[in-house]
Amino acid sequence: MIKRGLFVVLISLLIISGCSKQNINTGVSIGNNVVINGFSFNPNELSVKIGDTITWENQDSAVHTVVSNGLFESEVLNKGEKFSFTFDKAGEYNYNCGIHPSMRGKIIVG
Ligand SMILES: [Cu+2]
Repeated sequence: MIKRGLFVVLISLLIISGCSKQNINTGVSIGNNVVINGFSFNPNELSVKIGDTITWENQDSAVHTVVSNGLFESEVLNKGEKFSFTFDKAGEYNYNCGIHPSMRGKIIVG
């Protein structure tokens, strides 16, 4: 009987630790952010799940935009301004800054 009790306690602990891990994983969706600084998109390439929303935030004092041809185009983003887009189809999406076309990034949705 004591052994069985220990087993139940162990299983309970495993379930509890499993749940808390899941909660931590859910928090990772905060990571769907792209920071614009130093005239580049950081991270430059980001993998997300279908239905995820990406938010770009401009931290440069220069203005930037986020443009993916035919899919989305942000307003001109001043320092501290954000733009969000939800990707609901799998694929690889290249984007760039409309003001500085050499600034490029990629979102991989799958
Ligand atoms: Cu730019």
